[in-house]
Amino acid sequence: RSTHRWWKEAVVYQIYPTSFQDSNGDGIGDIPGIISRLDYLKSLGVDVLWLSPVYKSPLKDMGYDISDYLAIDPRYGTMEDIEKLISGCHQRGMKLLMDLVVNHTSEEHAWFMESRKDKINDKRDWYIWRNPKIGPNGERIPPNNWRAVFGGSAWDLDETTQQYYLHCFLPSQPDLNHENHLVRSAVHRVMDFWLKKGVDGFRQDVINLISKAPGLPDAPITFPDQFLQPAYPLFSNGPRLHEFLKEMRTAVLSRYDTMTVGEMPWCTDKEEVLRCVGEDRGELDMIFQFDIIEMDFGPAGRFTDASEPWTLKTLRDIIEGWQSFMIQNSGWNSIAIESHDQPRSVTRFFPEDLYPGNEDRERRAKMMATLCAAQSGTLFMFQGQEIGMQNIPTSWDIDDYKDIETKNAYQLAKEKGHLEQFWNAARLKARDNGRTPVQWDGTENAGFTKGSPWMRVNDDYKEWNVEEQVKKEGSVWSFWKNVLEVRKKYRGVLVYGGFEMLDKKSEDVLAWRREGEGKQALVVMNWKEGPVTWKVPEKAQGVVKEENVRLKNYGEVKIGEGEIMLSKWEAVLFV
Ligand code: TEU
Ligand code: CA
Repeated sequence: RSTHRWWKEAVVYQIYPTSFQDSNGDGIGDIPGIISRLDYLKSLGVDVLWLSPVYKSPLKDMGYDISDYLAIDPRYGTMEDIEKLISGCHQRGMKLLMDLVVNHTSEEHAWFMESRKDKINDKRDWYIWRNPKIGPNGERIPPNNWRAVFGGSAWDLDETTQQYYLHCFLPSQPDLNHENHLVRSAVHRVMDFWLKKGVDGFRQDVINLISKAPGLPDAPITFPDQFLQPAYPLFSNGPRLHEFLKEMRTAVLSRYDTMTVGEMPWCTDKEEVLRCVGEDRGELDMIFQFDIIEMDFGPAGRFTDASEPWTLKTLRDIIEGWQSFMIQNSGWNSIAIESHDQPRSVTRFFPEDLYPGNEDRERRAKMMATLCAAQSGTLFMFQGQEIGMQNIPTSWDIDDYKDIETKNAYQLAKEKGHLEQFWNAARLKARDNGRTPVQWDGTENAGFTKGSPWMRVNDDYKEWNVEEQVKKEGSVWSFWKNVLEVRKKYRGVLVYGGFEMLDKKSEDVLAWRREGEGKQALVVMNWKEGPVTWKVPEKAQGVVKEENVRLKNYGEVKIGEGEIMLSKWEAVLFV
């Protein structure tokens, strides 16, 4: 039985500030807008807010390119605003996580401006500079063959000093050199600054990239185009990662009551993850892994398709893998199927119909909520998920997409002549799908802004919005509110309980049972395009009673002799 902690039981709601609520009519969401929605968030029942970056930034990567960690970008507000947000959360018994983005800074950060000036300044070694290699025709080429996540080489040649600098993402996001202890203590000072202000912890951006393969060796070329060559294994989870994570804990975090969640893309090694989140490791509390989200990602990322589409078996094996492994090894899971980097789950997991009918869409949203509610771990939800917001309509064009990752992929696809594959991937998986403004009500721009929104509002806002759903029994919003209540009430079994996958051969039904603190839970989800009768295993029959139904999608759950009948997309949780 894992020890109880507030951050294990908490439900975390991620706010992407640019698209959450605009308060001053400039079309960009801001901190005063968030403050105006704190009572709404309290009424939904969330405990912790995770705020995507609001620090000073040129917004080349929407704030994940920071030019001053200790200042708020004027587009989002002032230091006083963030202090009001922190106290506003605490007054309501809620907590606030900030986003710690320290694998890289913006090129406009004073540290990088200094570092690039010449080869001898004291900030030179705060970033990763290397001499050019000489190519086959005597030309200067990058120090290795790594591809940047957002396309092209991961190295840019700086004319002033005739050296390359490493940037695993955009050229405007130079990687900090965490091998330099001065960089690490500067990062610790940033963390301490925000913790002193009352922030309750951090989501740590691509934190597994702060330790890279020693010597930064070339990636083995298995791709026709070396710049499609994913170098992830070489620029993440390097040999000093645990040392650096432990140091953060001893140098800063241990002095506060914090929650930490590390974002760890491309890390599928459960033993390595356990070394980061094990109860006795003194490193992170939990991480985000991307196995479910990236089930059908190709080897070169979001815009290339996997060789075959994902199946219910894929999903089942991933869930069972992480649930069982962490419970058996005193680790801890996060549960998250949406974020600012991900498409909307009501579209993403049901791609055959990009226009889900309202009825089906509502049922799918609730089924995905049930899938999350029944797992062990800390439950995360993303703004708009509570009303089942969907992906961008297929009618929109590239100008309506604002994400640099999407725009770069579009350019590349245009050059290579495979725009059709690009659009198939973009409509299903582009990050923009999760970044359209939150749909608060049916007024113009969905109540997000009185001005013209930085990004177009989804066309369905008149019928799909918070105001509509808050007052409607059976809405997705009401379902999520109930999910959060059920999670809290039965946390002994739902948050902390054991896990056993059931009916592993089924191609239609996903079902598992939980057991803990004197209670049993059973979840059954029907992924078949039609009704199904499901035989209840002997050991779960005790909990299958009408009065034990805590979550159900719609209609009545028909309970027969040792079996239950489920309609299409029906999902039921018995506790
Ligand atoms: O995300 C890193 C990351 O894993 C995703 O960007 C994903 O790998 C990428 O979309 C390729 O498919 C974090 C932030 O969440 C993201 O918004 C930033 O763009 C990125 O790091 C760089 O800071
Ligand atoms: Ca604004």
